[in-house]
Amino acid sequence: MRKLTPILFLLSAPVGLHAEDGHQLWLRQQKAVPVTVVAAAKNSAVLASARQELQQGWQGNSGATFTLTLKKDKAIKYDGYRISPNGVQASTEAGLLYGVFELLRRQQTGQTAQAGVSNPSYEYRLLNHWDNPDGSVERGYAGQSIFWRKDSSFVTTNRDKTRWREYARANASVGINGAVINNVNASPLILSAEYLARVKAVADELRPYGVKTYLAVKFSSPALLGGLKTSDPLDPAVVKWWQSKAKEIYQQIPDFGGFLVKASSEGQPGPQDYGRTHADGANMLADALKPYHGLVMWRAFVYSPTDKDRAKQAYNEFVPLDGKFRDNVIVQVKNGPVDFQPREPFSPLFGAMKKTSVMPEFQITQEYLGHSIDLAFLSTMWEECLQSDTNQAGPGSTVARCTDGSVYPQTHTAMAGVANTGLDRNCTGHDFAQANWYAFGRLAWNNQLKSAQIADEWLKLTFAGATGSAASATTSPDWNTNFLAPVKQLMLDSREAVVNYSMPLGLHHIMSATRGHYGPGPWWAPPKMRADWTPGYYHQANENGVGFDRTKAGSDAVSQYHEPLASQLNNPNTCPDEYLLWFHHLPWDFKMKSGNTLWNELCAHYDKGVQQARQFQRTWDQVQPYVDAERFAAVQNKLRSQSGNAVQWKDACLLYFQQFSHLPIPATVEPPM
Ligand code: GCW
Repeated sequence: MRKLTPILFLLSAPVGLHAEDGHQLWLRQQKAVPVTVVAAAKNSAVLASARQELQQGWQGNSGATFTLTLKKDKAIKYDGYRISPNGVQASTEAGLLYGVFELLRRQQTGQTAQAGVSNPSYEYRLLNHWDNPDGSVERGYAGQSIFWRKDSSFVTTNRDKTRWREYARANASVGINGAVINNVNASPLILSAEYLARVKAVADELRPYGVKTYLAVKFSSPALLGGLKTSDPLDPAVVKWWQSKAKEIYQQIPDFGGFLVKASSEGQPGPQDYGRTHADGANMLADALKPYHGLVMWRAFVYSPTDKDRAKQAYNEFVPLDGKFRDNVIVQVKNGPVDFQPREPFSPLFGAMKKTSVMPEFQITQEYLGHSIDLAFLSTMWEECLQSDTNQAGPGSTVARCTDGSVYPQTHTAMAGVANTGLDRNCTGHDFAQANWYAFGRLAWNNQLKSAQIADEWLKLTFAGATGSAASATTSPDWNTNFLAPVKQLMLDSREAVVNYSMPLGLHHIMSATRGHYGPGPWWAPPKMRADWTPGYYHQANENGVGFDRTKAGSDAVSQYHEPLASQLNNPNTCPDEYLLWFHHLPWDFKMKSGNTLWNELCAHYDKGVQQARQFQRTWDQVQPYVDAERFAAVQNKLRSQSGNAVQWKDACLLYFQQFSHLPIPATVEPPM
């Protein structure tokens, strides 16, 4: 990665995504040995990137000749590749670049470079940035936007360009090939000529790394920006407005990716304002983008204040529309039916829409998992969702297979992650939050990867050599035993620890609203605003027990799942403990599978979470000799705050629930492993 000059560094306070030592993400400068790169293709910007990566990162045989071959091959899908120790073959330029990054990763992590083909699970692998044109980032915990800033949206500096390139490079290194660069709560201004000029400037920098630019659009833009009387998707003037807007965009950005739309959701305008359906709205936009091969990603994040159970609405609104969407529409579904909670069952929409392209949306930024203060490696959470069996087409119809084209003949396949990037010096706020960006890309490329492997790779790339022992560190037994093993375990345990100290046993949405969803708040609700915000809506605690009754006798959300899952979830004795209070309202003395009462087990989980957070501190303290001073101290400080947060969660929630349970907090109760 190019070094910034000292002058630039001094001039800039927060400088995210740059090459300053210690903040290079997982792309740390290696001492490269010479390699001769032969490209059997005409030179292009993407190819130039591939060549440059090889030359600055090659760790193979010194003086080797490496060939980049652009050639069709039946075994290669999308931008997949075939690699061997001496070359990469692909049918797209991006494929060549991904093959190069894979080879370099293997060299740097000490894996043997076996020959073989690697195809991506999903055709589109996208980051969604909830970045506002004024530079703020909704649910962003790593500083201001890397794309936008107040009052200067139209001036693109060299520093902007460098940053965007480095962002694109990091994405390409894990196979991410698209970025939606503005918030889904979109400003209509994003489609104005002035803003589109900025979008073009971004697109020009992302392109050499194979990353396409997309925009989130506001459904009422024709009225708000275009001055039309309506934004009704069936109105001919509205249709024409979007067509000419599409033309205007593609004239400037010929490879523009398409639109992401949050409509008729959380107060955002949408087709329902005009008595139309989601399909009417999505199809109108899809038709406007079709001539340019653009995509519409239409979000299914819908719920309404009048719902008795908000978890049911997306399924109710979207399943009847199955088969009614154009083939360049993908319905984008959050992993769970409520909202990115520390643990949710998978959304019942996965697998239920059989004639529609459906894509998972994960949240990389840690809105409900401790912002950039708490360490939570989210790969395990995403792996859990992807491997959940929907049973929709018989056993083995996992969320992964229902979305990647293995089960249903989807026209397009995709996966999106809500980004955690910002101008902070380490790009993601917490040094370990970089691992979540990395993991998202790796899982979007291969949805069967195991979190242990991802953590292993990321730690080797990010921390090996940090104390000066360079690449050999990855093979040193000392480093493996004393750093890699314990820190990997910490990462793999971290998300469950957050679940334990915040919302165990299927509890959800009991976080503080006043502190931006950080810390506990089971008691909180703004008076008389929304039905789903009344105190206790989500946990339903009272003298009789706790939990949301979504059984057949309750809201019947269980019936949105395919048998045999529906029956399994419907019965508290067969419902997995981790989803128990999601689906059931149970008495405080309910007998758990472990033999504990529900109350005691709840207490034990909260306590376990606190103990885990404290153990993370001890683990980290012991690896000090293997980490540079700056990152060591930064992580140490954050782990201290996390422990405090865990204690607050435990104390607040147990005291709160105790007013209903009237039971003592047991001195020692072991939760089951
Ligand atoms: O998770 C919730 C967030 C909102 C977000 C919304 C969404 C962008 O609290 O900040 O808005 O979901 O996903 O649309």
